[in-house]
Amino acid sequence: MIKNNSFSLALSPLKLTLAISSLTIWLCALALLIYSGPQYVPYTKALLHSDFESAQKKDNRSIQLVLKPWHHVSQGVTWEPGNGFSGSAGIKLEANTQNKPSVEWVLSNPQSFSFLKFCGKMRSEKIIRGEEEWHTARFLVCFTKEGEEQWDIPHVAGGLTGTSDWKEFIKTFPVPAFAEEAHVVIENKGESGAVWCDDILLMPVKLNTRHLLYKNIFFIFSTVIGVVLSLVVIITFRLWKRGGWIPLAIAAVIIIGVVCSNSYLKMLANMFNIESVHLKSFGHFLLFFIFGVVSICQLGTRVPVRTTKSLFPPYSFPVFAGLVLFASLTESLQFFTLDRTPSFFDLLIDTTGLGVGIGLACFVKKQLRK
Ligand SMILES: [Ca+2]
Repeated sequence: MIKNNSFSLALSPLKLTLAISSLTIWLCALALLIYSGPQYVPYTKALLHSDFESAQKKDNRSIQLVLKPWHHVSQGVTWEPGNGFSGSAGIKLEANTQNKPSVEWVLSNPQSFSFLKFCGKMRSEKIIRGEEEWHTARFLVCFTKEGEEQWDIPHVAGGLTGTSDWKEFIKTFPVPAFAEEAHVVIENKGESGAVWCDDILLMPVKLNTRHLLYKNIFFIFSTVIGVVLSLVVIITFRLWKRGGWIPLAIAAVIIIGVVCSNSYLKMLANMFNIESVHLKSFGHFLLFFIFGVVSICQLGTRVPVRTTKSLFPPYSFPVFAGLVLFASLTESLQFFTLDRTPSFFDLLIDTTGLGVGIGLACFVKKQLRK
């Protein structure tokens, strides 16, 4: 830590106590939230459970038996013993320019339930996206009103393009008040390519009230601690002076980015003609890279630096730790969004972006000092 008469980075005992106790309370609230179990718990037994297994060998009759629970099966859907998940049986939907295969299961009384949880596994091979962003292989749960499927409410449970190994998709849908039917759809609307599906499950679930309570407690603690720590940082580094608003503006952009709905991200990704998952990863890296660079540049104008042989000035380590903490806080904000969930992988990308940004800024500063 640098000691200087006019300015010091050393935390006073009061600030240190405040920071450590805030963090401890925040971690305890997070532990309670994790301990409270999942957000939804089973309500009744599964309504649809299709693992596509059959005791009989592959012939037309067994295909009909295996696909019997499904209400509509289009051309281009085949039963595939041995090609399902983990060597079991599954179904294959192969698309070409003329045919876009699909299977559909209809629930006629969705109003008997508050939430429907969908689970399904999917593997793809050479799926080329069609004209629209949604022309891929997808799992859907859509609700109807006056006989029409309502596409403007969330209905996508998962989807793949290109070639991908088995992936499990789980998503819970609140049943809207208008819903007359719920349709579970597996479709391949790609230009070409094949998709294999297995272990399709639709289950009524209900909210876990204990989880809801701890989530609210965690939200209040996170908000209070976020505000307190932000004030400590702003006051410590006097961010109202000399362009201190720049790191604050980047922090605000990051917060908006992490709470932004997936549907807006998809629209944005569509504009650049890339997958939204790639846009998300790139956005995480870029924003935290810039945040790292700007924080080091800003601090460099506030902290007197003694000439040091090391590439990293002493303040770069607490800055790195503080920004990783900020990244964790922003990631946990996704507990409170409708369609985003906190991800350790995203936190890893944030940390990498910060590391590269801080490293580069320190390197350039050292070269400039020379
Ligand atoms: Ca199976």
